[in-house]
Amino acid sequence: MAGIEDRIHEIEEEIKKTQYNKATERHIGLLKARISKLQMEAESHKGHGGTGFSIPKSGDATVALVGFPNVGKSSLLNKLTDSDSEVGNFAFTTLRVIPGILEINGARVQILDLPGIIENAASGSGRGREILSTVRSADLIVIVVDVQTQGVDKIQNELYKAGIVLNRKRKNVSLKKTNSGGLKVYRPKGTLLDEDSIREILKEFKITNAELYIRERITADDLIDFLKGNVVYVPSIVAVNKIDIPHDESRIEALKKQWGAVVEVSASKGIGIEKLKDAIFESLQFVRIYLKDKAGRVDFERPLVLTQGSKVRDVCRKISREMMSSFRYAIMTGPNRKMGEIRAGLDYDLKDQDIVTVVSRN
Ligand SMILES: Nc1nc2c(ncn2[C@@H]2O[C@H](COP(=O)(O)OP(=O)(O)OP(=O)(O)O)[C@@H](O)[C@H]2O)c(=O)[nH]1
Ligand SMILES: [Mg+2]
Repeated sequence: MAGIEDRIHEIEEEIKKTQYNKATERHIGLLKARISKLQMEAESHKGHGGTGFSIPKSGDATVALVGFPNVGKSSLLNKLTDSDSEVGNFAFTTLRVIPGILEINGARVQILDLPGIIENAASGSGRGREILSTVRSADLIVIVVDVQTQGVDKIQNELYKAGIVLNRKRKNVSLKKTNSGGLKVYRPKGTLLDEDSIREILKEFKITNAELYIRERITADDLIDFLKGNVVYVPSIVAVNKIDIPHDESRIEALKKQWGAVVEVSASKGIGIEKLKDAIFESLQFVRIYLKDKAGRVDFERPLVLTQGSKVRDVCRKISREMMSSFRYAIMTGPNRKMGEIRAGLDYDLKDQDIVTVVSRN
């Protein structure tokens, strides 16, 4: 076991030493593939990865607060929700998952306060596996850091080791293993990754006979994550807490350049809390649907809350089973529709704040 960890460390050091550019890109891709393979080996030695704390999901989406101990996760939960999670001026105050509900713009968002993670959480330190396995099922991760210590990269790395990829999307790639015939790679012209790199990465995963179909532009990281399997893709934002304490402003600027979605807060002084709520709402990309009844009344108080990519079908499903079978068409209008009223079928895509009348046979 220690052998594997050492080898991973050596390769990580080599990557750090290697300047990233066009000429070294392939070599780095290969090293990353090698690390992933070793991590998978290390995992298989340890048996199963724990099942997480059993907290029932509730609300329209679930957000996990992830960070090192003592950065103010529980203090934030208490400010964001009506929950009352214990706060203490020492590490590991929180020892289990504490849920709270944030009501925002008609949506109910479940927020989970978790025990702090430490380095090597992914390999099991400090109940890390249970925590990370709860984080896997979140719809959004809020990385909470202390303005003075920060360490967003380290958190990202722990999450990555646990198969949680931040701020990237799953790519359209598929693999068909064959018994013979070597490797066949099908990919669109002008992909970022050249064929030799692809072959080397596949070889690293001990795949020698297969057909690989790549249907969009992918990077070496995308391919490695695909081959690892069991990877979840979760969006994230960063909350920099304790900004009431004197701090180096330029480090926050650097963090913003690197991470984009960064919100500065002070949980204890109540600074930036509304901004953070808004950022959470935006990142979850909800689609709110207002139903109009036969008499033409619209219920603006309680929208149906769905996620991006939902269709008219999903509205019917949420209302009732019978609705699906007696569905004729839907009439839709809304602030995000230019064409006035339209008639739509079950497969029609919804937009946020659509007003929907479902017309059924009866
Ligand atoms: N100055 C300052 N202190 C804060 C702020 N937020 C939290 N704290 C303090 O930081 C300490 C840790 O806060 P917690 O909310 O318990 O931190 P946590 O991340 O939940 O800690 P663990 O549960 O141990 O992982 C407490 O003493 C809080 O009062 C803040 O915005 N500013
Ligand atoms: Mg806590």
